[in-house]
Amino acid sequence: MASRTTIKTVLSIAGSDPSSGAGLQRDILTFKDMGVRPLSAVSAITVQDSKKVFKVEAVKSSLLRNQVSALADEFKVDALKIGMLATKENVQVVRWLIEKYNFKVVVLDTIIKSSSGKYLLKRDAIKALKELIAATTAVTPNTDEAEVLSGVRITNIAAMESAAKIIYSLGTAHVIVTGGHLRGTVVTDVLYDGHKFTHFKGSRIRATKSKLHGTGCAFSSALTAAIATGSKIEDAIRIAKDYVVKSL
Ligand code: PXL
Repeated sequence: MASRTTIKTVLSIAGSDPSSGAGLQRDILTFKDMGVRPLSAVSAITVQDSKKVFKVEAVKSSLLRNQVSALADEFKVDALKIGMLATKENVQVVRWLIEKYNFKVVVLDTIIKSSSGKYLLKRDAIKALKELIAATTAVTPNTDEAEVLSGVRITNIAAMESAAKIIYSLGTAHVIVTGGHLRGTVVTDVLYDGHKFTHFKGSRIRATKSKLHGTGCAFSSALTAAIATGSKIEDAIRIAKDYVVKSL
């Protein structure tokens, strides 16, 4: 019989980062820290060290579909976290999988580029990514990604809010624009839920570039795990922010 203490299962669909700083490996480490059972499906293989992505090779969308189907046919997936998808075909197959398996909690980290500037999503996949947003419960763009998705130039919190509204209109339930890429000693993340904006403030942590690498992946994974274990969105964001700060 299921009890309140049943361990929740969270599936990450993401690219492999062999350095474990970001991507699938970071997601699995985060799920473990958050006390959920990690499942994973690889969307792309990258070649990288802790500073730079050298090469990206996408997995065929049929192989991605097979990985997810094998897991979803056996396990009850309590939440799905989506990271790097690499190609339009992978974006489309993930949308198909969400509908087929009726995943209830879907957090999409809208990964477009690495911090070192390498494209992790082909440019012809942006339209499909926007369509995928309609099948999610939350999306977590950083300000660079929010600019691409909304067309709003983001230099301050008011612009983060405008972008969040536009991204919300693509059909998700919650938009969390993370503010770490903007300047300033205070980092503000902005949540829009269709009714109101909530600001989550934290002090900027001084850390090396290689330490900061993957914080977006850790944030969205911790957020997904917190939602899977029953936290309301605002609490889940606070838990995920705390987790990332402690990891630095
Ligand atoms: O941080 C974004 C990201 C996500 N996933 C993979 C990555 C990176 C950044 O390098 O390599 C696989």
